[in-house]
Amino acid sequence: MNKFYITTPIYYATAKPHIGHAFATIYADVIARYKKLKKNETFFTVGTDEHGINIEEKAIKAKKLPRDYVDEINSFYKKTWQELYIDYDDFIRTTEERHKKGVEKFINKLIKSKDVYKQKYEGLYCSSCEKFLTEKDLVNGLCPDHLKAPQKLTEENYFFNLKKYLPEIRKKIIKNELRIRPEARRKETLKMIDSGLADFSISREKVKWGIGYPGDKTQTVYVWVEALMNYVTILDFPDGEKFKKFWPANLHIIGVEINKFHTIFWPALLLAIGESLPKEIFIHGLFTVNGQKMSKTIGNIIDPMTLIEKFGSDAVRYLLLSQFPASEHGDIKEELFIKKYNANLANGIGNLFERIFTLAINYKQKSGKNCDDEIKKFQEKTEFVYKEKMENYLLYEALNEVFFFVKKLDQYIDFNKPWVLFKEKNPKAEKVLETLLFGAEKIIVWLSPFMPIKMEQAKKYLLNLNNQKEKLNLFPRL
Ligand code: ME8
Repeated sequence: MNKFYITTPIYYATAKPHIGHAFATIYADVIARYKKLKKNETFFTVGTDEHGINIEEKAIKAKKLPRDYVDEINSFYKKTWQELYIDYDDFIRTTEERHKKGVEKFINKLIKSKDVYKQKYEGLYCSSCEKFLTEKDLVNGLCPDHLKAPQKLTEENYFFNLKKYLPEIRKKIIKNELRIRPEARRKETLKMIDSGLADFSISREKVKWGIGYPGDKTQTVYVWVEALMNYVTILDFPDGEKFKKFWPANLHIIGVEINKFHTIFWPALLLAIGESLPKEIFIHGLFTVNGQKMSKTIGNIIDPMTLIEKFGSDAVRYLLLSQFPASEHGDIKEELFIKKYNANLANGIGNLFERIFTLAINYKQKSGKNCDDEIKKFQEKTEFVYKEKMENYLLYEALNEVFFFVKKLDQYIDFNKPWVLFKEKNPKAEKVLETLLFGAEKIIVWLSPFMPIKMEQAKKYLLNLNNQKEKLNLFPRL
């Protein structure tokens, strides 16, 4: 049995999850579910990133202890993932003891590697980004992402000898041993490597809310460094059975803004301690809402829970994944969700299933074995392309293929008018209906990683057509 270890970013426990976090998590969940259906031994992990100055500051502002603050935010994440049917195998919080222990072991190995040195450093730090910025990064003296002035910091920190590992990482990327997709992001990583990167600090001097740096009480581990380590501490690094079984990760799903940390810093840290690198990193684009970055100040943050109340969880999963290809950035307009819901779910699959199942109930047909050649060919082509897209993590594109097939079946019904065929006792009638049932069964299988509960409902209904008293009404019109 093939093993498949897939991860999402662990999100900052600074605020409730928004649709960007939901998008990345649903994305990974669909892939994990698909792999499970294909009988891979799958391990799918999520988590929250709970240390650092930004969270410390947020807690102070909320007049709470950091521990209470992150507990509350963490519970929002857990609740939202539950509502969205995120079928994760484990959830890690970086404030857990198991994480702390794993991080200490990792740092000790780094220290032994002799790639760590202490140095005085002066830099501009944006606490919301949790990273140092250069003068070049600033726009009018402000961090372009958070529109606030970074703090000038002078600290003595432990630095990691990144430069030493850049040539090896480059080679592995070129040889696709460390695969980065989509291609544009791979190029971006190579460009960063070629432009020359400075060594980075792995500890902080003045941050209290963090994991103590082994052997030096004046320092805590830099939040980004320990966050990356979640991918192995969740497997009980370095001696746990899960670590031996599932590492290296098959796939890290991340957004573009954290590319450098995952495609360069993380591989370098792993190389330094002699561990294997993740096999692949898939980097998705970011949403803006009505043309602007989601932000509390602008007031345009979309909470997935509000969408769930309106559309239901399966529909939200579909709506978020079907906006645009994951390789691109895209703009969300909330009012367009309803149009898409009605067009593709209510009037699309919902209506198609209603037509097919009503015919099957009226004309007592249960199975779909005898399929029309034209539809069989179309189904085989759809299956082929769907599989190729899913294997390459192109979920938007895979969904598109399924919806072409939905349209094709709708046209097939309109063209053949099976109710007329049955009325006229035409011998073709049964075959047409069997073809439609065959098509419905395929759609259910294809869409089940995307909309697991609705597809399960449709499958149960289909298996028990003789006893159905009510319409399925999978996606009521809104
Ligand atoms: O960066 N559109 O956490 P984070 C789409 N803790 N996806 C979005 C998005 C948007 N507008 N905004 C966020 C961190 N995301 C670190 C990660 S991992 C070891 C540590 C998604 O809470 C996207 O996947 O800022 C992005 O990479 C991730 O959330 C960052 O979440």
